[in-house]
Amino acid sequence: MKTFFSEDHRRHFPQAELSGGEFVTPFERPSRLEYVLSRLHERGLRDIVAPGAPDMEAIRALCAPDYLAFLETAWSEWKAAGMAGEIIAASFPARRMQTARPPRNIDGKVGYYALAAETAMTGGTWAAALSSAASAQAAQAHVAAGAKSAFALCRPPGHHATADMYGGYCFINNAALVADAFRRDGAQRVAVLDIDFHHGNGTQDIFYGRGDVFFASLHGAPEDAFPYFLGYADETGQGAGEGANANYPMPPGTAYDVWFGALDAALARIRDFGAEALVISLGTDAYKDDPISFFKLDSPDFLDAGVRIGKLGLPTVFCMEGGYAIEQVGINAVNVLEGFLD
Ligand code: SP5
Ligand code: ZN
Repeated sequence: MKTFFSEDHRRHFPQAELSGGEFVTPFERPSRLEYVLSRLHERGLRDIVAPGAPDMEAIRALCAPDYLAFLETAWSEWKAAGMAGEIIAASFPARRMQTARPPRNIDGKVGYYALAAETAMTGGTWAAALSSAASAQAAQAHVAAGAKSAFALCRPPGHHATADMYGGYCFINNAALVADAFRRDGAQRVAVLDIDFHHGNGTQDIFYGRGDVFFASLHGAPEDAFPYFLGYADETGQGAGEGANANYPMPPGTAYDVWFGALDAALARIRDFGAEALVISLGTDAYKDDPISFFKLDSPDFLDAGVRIGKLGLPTVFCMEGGYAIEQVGINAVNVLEGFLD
């Protein structure tokens, strides 16, 4: 399996994440990928290539134009306004406030386009987000050209980003770009399976009204886990998308004996849906020692999950999402790939 990876991910490395009322070094940091790369090498998966330039037309087809303009210019506007620190959202359009009118003031705009305050932006964030999207696009193109599977080693991750909001460490929804590209390349039906510990609210939101892309997510229940405000089991899609969304929320302490049941249920739904191509949002934060999550998967469980996913026999693109037990991120992510390849 070929891996697509850009060194430009390093351009996104804020100093600060708001966590528990303190600023800490972000959990989502560049070193995460070094562990994945070294594990890929160790396991002989050494076909690692840099993507070309991002396909901006496809990114513009996915995201709102004003949102993309915001991401591109936010840092220069922030600096021009005299802000001393990194971009952090502080004011949000909450219940019964205006949600359709972006303010002129950059501090207001940041709150308008953010869905959470933990994610800081800096001068390199836009370039890094584009390089991450480019890796996803290159992996998809490789599979569309006939490869059975590909790994997009994306950073920053994407599954929390909607067409018009960033947060949860995500800016552009890489998995959604891949699903849409498969549709454009002729697949009638595409499935996105999100095994990151967190609900893929962005991906769900993007495809919620569509019947051509099935979305399934296994995650910490919204009552207990970020992103808190989406991811319930009764969210099943709407309009043409009714029945094409499946959520599997699970409580604190969930281990593989329960988790794999949800995985099998999601895989059965994907098979019944008749998907012709598959996108995996590959987070490893369901791991037992993840610092911000509460599932109890062990490293061999990720291998078994990969085996089960592989049994679908579909052309598959894996997009890296979260996973913050830094030293195990590589083992766990590559275990999924190796299980799939077995
Ligand atoms: C891609 C992805 O996995 N994004 C996750 C975003 C999670 N953001 C909120 C995290 C809240 C963590 N609280 C940490 C408490 C540590 N003791
Ligand atoms: Zn996550």
